Amino acid sequence: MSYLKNLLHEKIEAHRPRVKRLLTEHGEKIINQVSVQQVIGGMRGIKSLITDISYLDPYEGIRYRGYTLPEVFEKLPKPPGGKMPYVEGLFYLLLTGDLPTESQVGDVIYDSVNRRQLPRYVYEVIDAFPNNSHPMVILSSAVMSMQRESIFNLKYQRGLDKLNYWDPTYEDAFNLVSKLPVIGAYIYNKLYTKTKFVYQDPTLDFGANFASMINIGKPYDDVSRMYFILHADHEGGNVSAHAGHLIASTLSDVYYATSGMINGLAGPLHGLANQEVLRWIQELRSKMGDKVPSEDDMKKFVHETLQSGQVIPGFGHAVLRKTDPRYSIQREFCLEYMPDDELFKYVDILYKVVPDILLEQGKAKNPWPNLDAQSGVIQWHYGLTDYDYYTVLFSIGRAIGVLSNIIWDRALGYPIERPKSITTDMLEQMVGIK
Ligand code: CMX
Repeated sequence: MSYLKNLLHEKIEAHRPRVKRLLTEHGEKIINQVSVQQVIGGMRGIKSLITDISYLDPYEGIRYRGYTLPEVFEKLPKPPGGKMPYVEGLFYLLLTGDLPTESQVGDVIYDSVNRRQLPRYVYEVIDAFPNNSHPMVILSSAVMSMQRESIFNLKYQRGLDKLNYWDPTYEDAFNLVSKLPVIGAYIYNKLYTKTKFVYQDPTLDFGANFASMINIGKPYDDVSRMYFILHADHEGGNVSAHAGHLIASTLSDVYYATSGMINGLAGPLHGLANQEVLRWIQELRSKMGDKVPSEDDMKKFVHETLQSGQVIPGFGHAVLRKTDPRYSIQREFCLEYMPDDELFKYVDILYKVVPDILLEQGKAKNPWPNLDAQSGVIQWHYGLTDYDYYTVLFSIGRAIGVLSNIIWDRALGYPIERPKSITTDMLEQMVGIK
């Protein structure tokens, strides 16, 4: 057993009694009440899910295993000469809660490299798609096609003790995390560079190998490490994380669950917003020609978008009530590496004008930018100008958190999810209208 798996096993054994105690000694205690608004309004704020991988504070933003994002970027080991940490180190942190040493990250990279190979038929599934299919559809289908590789499914069919569910789930999850960049790169090459080829370099880590597979030079290795780390997790209730957890709660394997989480991420109110931001900015850019818009031009454009009944992509959030730290980290990156980039200037003006307009409009509970407002501009700067691909990058990152959660779900024996629904009649009776 690898060091990481062994450590995870120890952590699981230590954690199980905590859940058991909560259930046996405090199972009936009330921790939350539910309002009509929450039932009709997408269950906002109802504390009804549990995860230890990350926690989202409305004002502070996300913490991974207790660490803020600046701490994660500072404390995780980095490759020689690299500015951003190894993605494999983040996987270790999310799974175990411990910060790995360089040699522990080295072990994870070694293990991961050996899991990267894709079965031949996955390339054929991807090849079969027309070139005008959305890359998220191809990604979801490619993941789904690999379901036959599931070790959990095989062992379950043969009879598996509940206490050991986590073990083959770990193997499946680690296999899929390692293969996803290869799938993503092959989709990229098929659709945009028309090379239908992917060369993996076993000497490279997750981020650098991805950059090399899509043939973008330095510092894109650092950009992809930053990007995958920033997108990895955002606690349990967002659509992609929740979809993954929900599907896996039926004991569907990680291929089914990850394909489902990818489908959730593909909505414009969630992950696809990064594509929408770029599409929207390009619309204005084609109106402006070479001229960078003034604040007044930008205000006019924002008002036009709102008046036509659309949302401003990249702004607002269901939980956050301040500027997303994932936005701020990317903004700092832009200020350091691409301050004169034309599209970054657009994003910067948006930051100045949008929050006040949304506040005036008085609808959005959070007028501040989220990570999607900034992420596409960086990709564009480094040559990824096919913006319908951006949510694939989000998916590869998000899978790291979702899959870490699913391993722990299995380890702690969380049951099949099944909340209760009621009818409108019943709700009216409950509040005394009927
Ligand atoms: N532009 C215009 N209106 C907005 C808005 C925005 N950026 N954000 C919220 N609103 C509106 C909502 O559409 C809603 O309007 P109605 O009352 O007419 O339905 C109202 O303000 C209240 O919404 P809210 O409670 O503040 O926000 P929700 O929790 O319902 O939704 C989110 C959150 C992210 C879907 C929403 O802010 C939005 O649509 N943002 C734009 C899309 C986006 O950037 N999504 C990415 C989020 C991050 C991610 O998951 O990747």
